[in-house]
Amino acid sequence: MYTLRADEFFADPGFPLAIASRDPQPLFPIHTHDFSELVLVIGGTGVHFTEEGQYQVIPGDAYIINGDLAHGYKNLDDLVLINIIFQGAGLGIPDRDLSSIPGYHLLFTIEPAYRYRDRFQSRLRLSPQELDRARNLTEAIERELSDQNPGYQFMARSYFLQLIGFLSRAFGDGDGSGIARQRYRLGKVISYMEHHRDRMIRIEELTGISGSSESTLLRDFKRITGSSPLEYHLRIRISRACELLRSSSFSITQVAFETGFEDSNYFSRQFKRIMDVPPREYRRHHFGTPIAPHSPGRSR
Ligand code: RM4
Ligand code: NI
Repeated sequence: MYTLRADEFFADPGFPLAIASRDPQPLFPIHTHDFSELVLVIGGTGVHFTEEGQYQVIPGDAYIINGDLAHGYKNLDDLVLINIIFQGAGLGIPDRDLSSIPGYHLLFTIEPAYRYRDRFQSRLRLSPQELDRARNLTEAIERELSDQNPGYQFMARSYFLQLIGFLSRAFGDGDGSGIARQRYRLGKVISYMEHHRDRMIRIEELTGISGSSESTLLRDFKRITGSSPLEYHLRIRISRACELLRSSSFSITQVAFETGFEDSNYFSRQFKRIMDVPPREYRRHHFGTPIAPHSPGRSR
């Protein structure tokens, strides 16, 4: 098996975005990437196979291939697709406001984690109108990247972000049925956590949104994020604390309070466990430096 490398696709290594249109997609053997791939299926059909299993894709399907998932294409019948090749961190995602859209979590983490297990029933599909809109945005990116007029990186990135925001909203109406609806609710749970960075959350609040039992929610969360729901939420609060330590003059006690810790010793212990350094030292090293794109990280 081989790995496609970012430097084969990105004209400027500091700007990790490229479009690879496949009209048609040729047979393509199993491979991995050191970048992520957002795939829009435009026309035809074919079998998308991954190390987990295989299924037929049809126009309107949209999915993320995270770099380390091995995949390929076979049994093609005029399959046409657009690969948007990117590294999120270099383009400003994850982003906190984006994280408030449940569909963002569906697209980036939940559907990829459940694709095979749900027998492709939780897949995300665009209507023909939505597909047109998404396609227009990818064409705008492509034009900017090929013309390279001054400001093209800024423009291409902004179209890319629009595309991600647009897809996240398109997958966020929750009107699916059965398993798709359950997965959407998980997206809502994660968005809810992102929204409440300033206090503790009780597990009952989350099961109220997911509509599942505590043990099911725990299992789902382990699968998606590698942590329990409460640990994941704690990490979100700690990353908020990092922002405050970098950018505000709040005392440690105030930062603890702002992120929902009543006891600043407990806050400091949790901070050190997750960040490896105590809050004071973290501030000393990072005060005034820009805030990295928000990511609560994985604890696996
Ligand atoms: C291939 C196929 C692969 C993609 C590369 C860039 O034709 O679509 O999945 O990684 O293009
Ligand atoms: Ni690929």
